[in-house]
Amino acid sequence: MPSTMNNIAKQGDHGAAMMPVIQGVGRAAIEIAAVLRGAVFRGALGGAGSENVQGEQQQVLDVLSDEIFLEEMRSTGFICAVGSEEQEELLVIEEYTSADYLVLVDPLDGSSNLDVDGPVGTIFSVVKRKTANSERPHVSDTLQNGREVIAAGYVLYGPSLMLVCSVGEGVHGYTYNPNNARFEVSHPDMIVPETGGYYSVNESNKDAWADDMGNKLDGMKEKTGLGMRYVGAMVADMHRTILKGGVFLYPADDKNTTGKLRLLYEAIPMAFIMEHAGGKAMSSDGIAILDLEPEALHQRVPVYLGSETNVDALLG
Ligand code: P6P
Repeated sequence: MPSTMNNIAKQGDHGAAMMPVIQGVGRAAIEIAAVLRGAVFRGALGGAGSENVQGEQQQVLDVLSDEIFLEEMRSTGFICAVGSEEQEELLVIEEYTSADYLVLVDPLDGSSNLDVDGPVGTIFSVVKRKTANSERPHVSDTLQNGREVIAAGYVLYGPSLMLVCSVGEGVHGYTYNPNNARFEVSHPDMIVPETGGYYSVNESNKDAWADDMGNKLDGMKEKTGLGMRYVGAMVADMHRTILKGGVFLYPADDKNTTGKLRLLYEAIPMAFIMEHAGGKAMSSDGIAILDLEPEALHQRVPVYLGSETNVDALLG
């Protein structure tokens, strides 16, 4: 009998509380996947004619995925607020302002891949509120370092529909089985290979990188002989790195002087997964992503994630 996501209830200190939340993520994933599959027939590809707080053109599907995800988090009854890439402010769930947990989410990561039918993803993490349950949830509840995260993961909308997550006791991959209309365990106990795999970076930015990262990358390539793969959607590039090994990086550059990727809903959840898969997740030499103290909901940071051998070969 294949294991389902019900086995999350037995994992770590928070499995029982996190199972309904992650099942809610699974329901949102199934709904979002269905919308993606039929988007071309509904004229839902392309821009929404609006910008998000990052000043990026929102895709129609960014907005729709955000709405679907929020609704599924609301329906769990465990979430008091959601911090989303697509929303400037913290979204308080009015029916459950006394609930214990908050979710940080990038509802549709890599959405620029959509009109070329490339892979995209959803990235999430869960933290316990710091404010009293009698108070109204506050953005300060989201500004916790990554060591406070109690669950995190991602959904990969690819040839199959996968949900990879951890509640602090291993990293486990679930694949949606359409025959049974549910997610079933397909990749138990995911561990990043120590050597091999690929380096994954948008190398066209190399001349603009900060911290002499161009020369450091050349040194790592010479030392490891790794090939290169780059999809342009963090979820897809990270999933391959965890399964095959290597290193994914997005350094700071002349345009993104503090990095491009968002700390709270891209870097921290992926760092939580990478560390629980036995890998390393750094924001600069000697500074782990999970040790950074967030200062703002949409803060950006440089990221270097992969096997210890390859991250060390890069950052020294
Ligand atoms: P670039 C997608 O827009 C994203 O936020 C990540 O998913 C991805 O890793 C990165 O940006 C890609 O950025 O500059 O290479 O297109």
